[in-house]
Amino acid sequence: MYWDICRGQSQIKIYFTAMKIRMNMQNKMAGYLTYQTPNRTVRCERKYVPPVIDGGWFFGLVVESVAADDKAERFIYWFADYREEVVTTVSKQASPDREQLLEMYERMFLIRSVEKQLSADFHAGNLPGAVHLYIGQEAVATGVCAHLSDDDKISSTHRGHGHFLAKGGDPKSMMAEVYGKKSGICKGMGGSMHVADFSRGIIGANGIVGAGFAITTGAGWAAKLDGDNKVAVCFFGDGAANQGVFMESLNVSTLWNLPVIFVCEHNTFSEFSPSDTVTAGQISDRASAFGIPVEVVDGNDVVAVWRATKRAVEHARNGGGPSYIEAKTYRIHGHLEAEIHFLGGPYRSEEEIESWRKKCPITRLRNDLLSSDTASEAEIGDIEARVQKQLDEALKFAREGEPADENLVFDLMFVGQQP
Ligand SMILES: Cc1ncc(C[n+]2csc(CCOP(=O)(O)OP(=O)(O)O)c2C)c(N)n1
Ligand SMILES: [Mg+2]
Repeated sequence: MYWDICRGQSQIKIYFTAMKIRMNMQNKMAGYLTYQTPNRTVRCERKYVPPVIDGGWFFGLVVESVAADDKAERFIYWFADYREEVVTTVSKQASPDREQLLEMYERMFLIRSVEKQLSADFHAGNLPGAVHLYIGQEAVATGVCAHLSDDDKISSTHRGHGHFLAKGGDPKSMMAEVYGKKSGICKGMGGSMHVADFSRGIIGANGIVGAGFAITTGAGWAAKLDGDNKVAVCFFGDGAANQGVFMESLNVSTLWNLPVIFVCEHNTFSEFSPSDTVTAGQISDRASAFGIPVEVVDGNDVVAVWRATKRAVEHARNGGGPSYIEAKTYRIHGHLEAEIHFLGGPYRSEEEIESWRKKCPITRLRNDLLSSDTASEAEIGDIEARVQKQLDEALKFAREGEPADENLVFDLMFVGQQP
């Protein structure tokens, strides 16, 4: 059971994984408890509201959604049983310090800047191959990777630039790779969908949806054998969760108590299909079934992602085994940049995209840093200027590099198969 206090401490989100109930607590609701089920709404007496006090506030409860249980009494008594634990957990909530916040801002701004450039270059006809952009989802990779060292492993997806850069991958060699240059991180032989850097623990982006599950489980098994307290993080999309290997990987990771963290980036689409047309039920319930810690967080709030990951990483490093984090987010660009050239028409509304643009994770952190006096406009400006310089250098490096040597396919991929 986890509690997550949002900034300003006016709201608490609670995830009772054991009961499969997701709730929201707001101080405005003090005095009664509302318990909603698909069929009815129950209001309870104030005496049932738990005395969770933070900064002098009394919090009430609103149940947002209920997966299974329709028994208000059971819920109330169960909750009362956990009263002490709740109060303790709330007061222990960790927060990133100023340096960590600024570092995360810089990382997100770098990912966004690099990808805006890639988008422009793709549409100008300067990029070979497909690019799937991460714009809008930057808080997920950034909040997760803030807790990892080079020795921890991450696997990525077809949408991998953000993961690569968040884990400390070099923007120059990543851009050169996307441009298909010899100086690229994979000698220009992999391209956008295969960026990898083993020296940084980036064990690969992957064009095979769901391939990262088993690869990361293997990395978790290796970490356990090595006994060095390292963790392996598997980033995957909501669509990938429908691959059978997700279940197999959860099973083996749980059974063998592996230090694996499954991070589902639920961006509400699988290619051009809305998730609810291809995915049944809640993906988090699939992980809950294994009895491992499960958290569902706002994936556009880098601090919420940071906190959930902190708990999961500590759990794994302390020998607790796997965890699951689901980050609710949205991709602002298309599934891939080329889609406008082959799709018959739009598959999502402009209003929907616009509503998510307003939830931009980078603007959100920027505003929070300023309004809380954590950083000044000038400091943020310095960070942005530093990123721009890095981008200019990376772009020059990528554009001026020599094209990849096609003969390398016989050294790197089809070894011994030269015709
Ligand atoms: C095994 C496999 N099946 C199908 C595809 C085609 N495909 C590419 S991306 C994608 C959707 C993935 O959706 P999701 O996992 O939610 O990731 P997102 O694109 O939303 O980041 C599909 C079906 C593929 N690349 N690999
Ligand atoms: Mg998706």
